[in-house]
Amino acid sequence: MTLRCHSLFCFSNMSPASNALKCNLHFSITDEIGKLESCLAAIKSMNVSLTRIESRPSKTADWDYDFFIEFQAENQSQVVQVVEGLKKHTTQVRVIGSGTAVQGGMSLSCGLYWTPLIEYMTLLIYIASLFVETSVPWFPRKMSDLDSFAEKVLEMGEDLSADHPGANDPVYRKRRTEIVQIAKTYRTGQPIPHVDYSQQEVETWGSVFRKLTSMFPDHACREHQYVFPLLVQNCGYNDKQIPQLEQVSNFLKDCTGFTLRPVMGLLTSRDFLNGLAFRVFHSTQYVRHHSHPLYTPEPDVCHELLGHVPLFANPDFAAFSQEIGLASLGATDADLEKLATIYWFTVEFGVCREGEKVRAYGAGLLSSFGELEYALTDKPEKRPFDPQVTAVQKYPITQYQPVYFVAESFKDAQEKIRAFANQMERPFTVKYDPYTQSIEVLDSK
Ligand code: HBI
Ligand code: NLE
Ligand code: FE
Repeated sequence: MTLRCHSLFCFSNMSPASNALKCNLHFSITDEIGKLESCLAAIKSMNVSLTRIESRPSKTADWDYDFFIEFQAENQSQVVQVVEGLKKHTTQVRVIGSGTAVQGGMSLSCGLYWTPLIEYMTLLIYIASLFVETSVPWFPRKMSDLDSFAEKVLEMGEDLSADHPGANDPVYRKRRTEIVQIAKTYRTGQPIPHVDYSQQEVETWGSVFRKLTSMFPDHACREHQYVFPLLVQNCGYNDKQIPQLEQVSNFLKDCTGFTLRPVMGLLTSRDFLNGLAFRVFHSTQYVRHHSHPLYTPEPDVCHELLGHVPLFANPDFAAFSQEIGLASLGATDADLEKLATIYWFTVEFGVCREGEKVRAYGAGLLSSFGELEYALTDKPEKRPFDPQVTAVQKYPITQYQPVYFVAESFKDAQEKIRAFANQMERPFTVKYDPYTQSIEVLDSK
């Protein structure tokens, strides 16, 4: 039995005015006359209206059939009822991402509705959910579902951990708290508010900018070098000012459809990778502490703008990043950890072959003067990028990497990720529909 927090989480965001839930379920039946009918009869007896049904031959048991159904439930206990009702007639039942509110009735600023009664009901629902086999974690289906990540940040976000250079600097801390308010209240579709950076912040950015731009010609990959002058021309990249996320996001949107979204700090790997499925990149807006301009273990606006942004303007790299994001939707915890590790060794610390040379495309390298230099020397080990191998490599997060993986090209890496994702255990495949900015769940691979 797996314990997931998603049902608890979603319910806590639900206003009583819109208690309808969209639930996706997958069940399997043996090939016997009347099996499907008894499943449908069980659903009917619970007064549940199906909104979709799909079938396919089972991927795991010969002659069995898999069905995917979608229905609207009144509440989570009805989902539990349906699951229990189906168990009698099926060989397996799985909830795929139950919990998303129907028809945009979900209110994030739910403080208004948050009463002890709801809290009590949430607890009951949570207890009920412990008895349901929900092996597929909740995942966002439409872009605005990403709004629910706004305040779910890990340490070093608003509260800096003790060994952080800014931890004992109250002025720095206060400034960070101010800047992250933007991310806290940001919602999908809004323009990203402007930050009026202080002179000290601009100086920190300026010193990072000058050091790095002097190194890019010999260290950055071709794709990064191709885009950088366009950022200078179109987004005001220079050492005298910190570009605004809104302007950069609009530029990226024109290039590859990627957009930026302000974030308070580190998200969980799951939430962070899920964003990439929508070509959304969660970007911090604050500046690293001025005492350590050349290396920080956590992302800051220098890392996002100088490291990540140039690559997201490249169509092959954008497709590659989205591929990791799509694979992360509803992935098991074990698979998710593998994808996060792949992300780490590619988007964050990847190097690629360019003829005889090796160049950096990982943002963590391209935004750190010290590590960029070190990575391309003979000191660290270089291995060929292979998702199976890369996915299980251990790595330190607060010091230079001892091992880097070399990609042949972004296209090649994307193909490899797709093959890797296809053999992951997931009873469905997903596709992003750019017209509706939503995820379609498909019934076969
Ligand atoms: N959150 N905001 C933010 N930025 C990141 O770069 C980031 C994250 N969460 C996890 C993460 N990166 C990675 O280390 C992987 O675990 C995905
Ligand atoms: N070490 C990088 C830097 O100093 O810019 C940031 C890495 C974030 C994962
Ligand atoms: Fe990063």
